[in-house]
Amino acid sequence: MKEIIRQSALKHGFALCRFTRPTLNTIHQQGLQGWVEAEMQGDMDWMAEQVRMQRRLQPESMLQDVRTVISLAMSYQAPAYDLDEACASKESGVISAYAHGDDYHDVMKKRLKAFAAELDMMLGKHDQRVFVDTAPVLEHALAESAGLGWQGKHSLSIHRDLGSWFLLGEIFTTAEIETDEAASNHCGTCSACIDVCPTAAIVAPYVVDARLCISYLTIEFDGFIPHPLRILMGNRIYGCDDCQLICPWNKHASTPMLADDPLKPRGENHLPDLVSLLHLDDDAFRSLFRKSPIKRTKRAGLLRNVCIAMGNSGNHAFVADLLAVLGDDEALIRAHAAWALARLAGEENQHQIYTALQHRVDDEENEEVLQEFDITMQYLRSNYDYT
Ligand code: B12
Ligand code: SF4
Ligand code: SF4
Repeated sequence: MKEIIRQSALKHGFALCRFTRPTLNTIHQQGLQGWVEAEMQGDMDWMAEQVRMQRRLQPESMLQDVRTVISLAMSYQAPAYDLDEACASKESGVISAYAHGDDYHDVMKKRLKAFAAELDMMLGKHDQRVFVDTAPVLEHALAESAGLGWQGKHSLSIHRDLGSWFLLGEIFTTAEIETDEAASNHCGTCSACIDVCPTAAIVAPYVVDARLCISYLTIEFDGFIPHPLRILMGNRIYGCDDCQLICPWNKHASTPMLADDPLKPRGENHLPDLVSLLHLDDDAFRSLFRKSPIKRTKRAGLLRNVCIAMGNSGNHAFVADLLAVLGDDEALIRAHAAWALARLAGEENQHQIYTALQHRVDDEENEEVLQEFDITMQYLRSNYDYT
């Protein structure tokens, strides 16, 4: 029966399908508690909220009489560039690979529901619930005990053949299905992901401090990014794949996908042109990212990240574009544009930047933006002569 179920999962677009009981071992329970106690969730309050914490710690609380967790992996395409190529571009931003196609939440949910309906036919009617991502389920821990993949030192699940280029989803069912053997860890003495992380967010093996992670900063965090972290973000404008790109298990990973898979990359998300993104208005943003996960940041968040990437590029050609958004409706964009202009200031453009800011200061009402303008102007005054 297990094999028949697995074959059905593959037919529905899953790359792996394994089975486990709805319990967590103490390493994961203590790992989660320690992480939240250290407030590594940052502004993701839903990760620390009491009821949800209890649910995460006790997966059996997610469905009455649950007997089996079916852990599923859905592959997405690895990036078509390597780490050096991605970081080297002075004109483009980097969008993490999972976001190159349609939003995986929608795709996964649809596949889980279709697969669950077929399970009903195979196993007889049982209570079941499907989960992806946002539910209070510790997906890595269950994937590990189901043998689907071990948790790497970057905290992501890895499979020997598929590497880590896949997303996780689960079906909890009251049906009793024989379990699979847990995954064993194959990181060994490697520490490549810890060493490569631009912001040192992997604070210990298996522990990611979200507050430092570029994925959190560019996607989940909707505020003013701390200055020291902006410099380390390089040209990553939506998520970050560095710890995966460096991982030896991803060097020859296969990514089995359906022929017409909606997760397949859309051309426009492959190293997109920063200038074109900076000039998107609300309508253009919504239409470009309609089915994409990128809509999550809204225009303000994405363009904030674009400003940072421009500031980090060393490319003085961006100055005119950044000056043009100093009067944008969104405070986040105005503030980060000012920061980027300070980074790109040189003998040839400092007067133009200073005058533009002086002009904007009179109209600016947002305190945080005024502070950012002030920092940029102070910086310019300390480096150039305005007498
Ligand atoms: C919150 C979250 C984030 C946060 C925090 C990340 C994190 N590591 O917790 C942020 C925004 C930073 C993030 C980023 C990313 N995410 Co995310 N994220 C989640 C989410 C919603 C919850 C994760 C969670 O529970 N964290 C809490 C902490 C405590 O858990 P943990 O990091 O796994 O920590 C465990 C270990 O420390 C372990 N532990 C402690 N000591 C030891 C010792 C040993 C030996 C071992 C083995 C383990 C161990 O105990 C802890 C609890 O299990 C999951 C979906 C879900 N519901 O699970 C997706 C999820 C983890 N994310 C995913 C993805 C794809 C990403 C990104 C790659 C996206 C991108 N390209 O930008 C990055 C990767 C960053 C990274 N290196 O983790 C996928 C991962 C798929 C995979 N193959 O593993 C998931 C599963 C979503 C999905 N449904 O597919 N994410
Ligand atoms: S996603 Fe990027 S910032 Fe986050 S842990 Fe991995 S390498 Fe570090
Ligand atoms: S880079 Fe090395 S340590 Fe990090 S997850 Fe991959 S194998 Fe493990």
